[in-house]
Amino acid sequence: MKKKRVITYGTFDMFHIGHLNLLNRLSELGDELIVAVSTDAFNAAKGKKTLIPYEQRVEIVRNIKCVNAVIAEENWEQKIEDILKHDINIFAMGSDWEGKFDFLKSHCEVLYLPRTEDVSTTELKIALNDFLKEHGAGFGV
Ligand code: C2G
Repeated sequence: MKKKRVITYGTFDMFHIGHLNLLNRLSELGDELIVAVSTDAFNAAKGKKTLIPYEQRVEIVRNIKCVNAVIAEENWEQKIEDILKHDINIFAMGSDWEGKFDFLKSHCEVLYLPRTEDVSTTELKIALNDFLKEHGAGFGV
């Protein structure tokens, strides 16, 4: 029986419950979950500053129970090639990307799952900064 494969892409900086909820829900959609983690160079291209280096972000995602494989996300253009190379059945992202990847529908199912409310890497950084200001050190966010 052919395995149903799911793929998703992301930075996964300061891994949090929003990331975990998404990956767990995605893993329920098929037999294997592949996660493409954005490299530091690609994040720079996305204009996204990350706190945790790529090697550590990959190591954390690779060790999430529901994740079967991790690949590098190096550019915006690799998704179709990835879907073909890994024989992907479902491409899925959180709902903040709603509609942005519908061009992949000719290659696989495309789903957008509701984001987890009230958590994001940015919110975590602000909360941490407030905490540090209150308890001594602090850093410019
Ligand atoms: N996410 C979520 N709930 C949150 C925060 C994030 O469901 N509270 C989801 C996002 O919708 C995304 C995934 O977790 O699908 C990873 O989020 P980021 O690490 O912020 O990824 P992003 O920078 O959006 O990169 O080519 C696609 C890009 O690489 C996506």
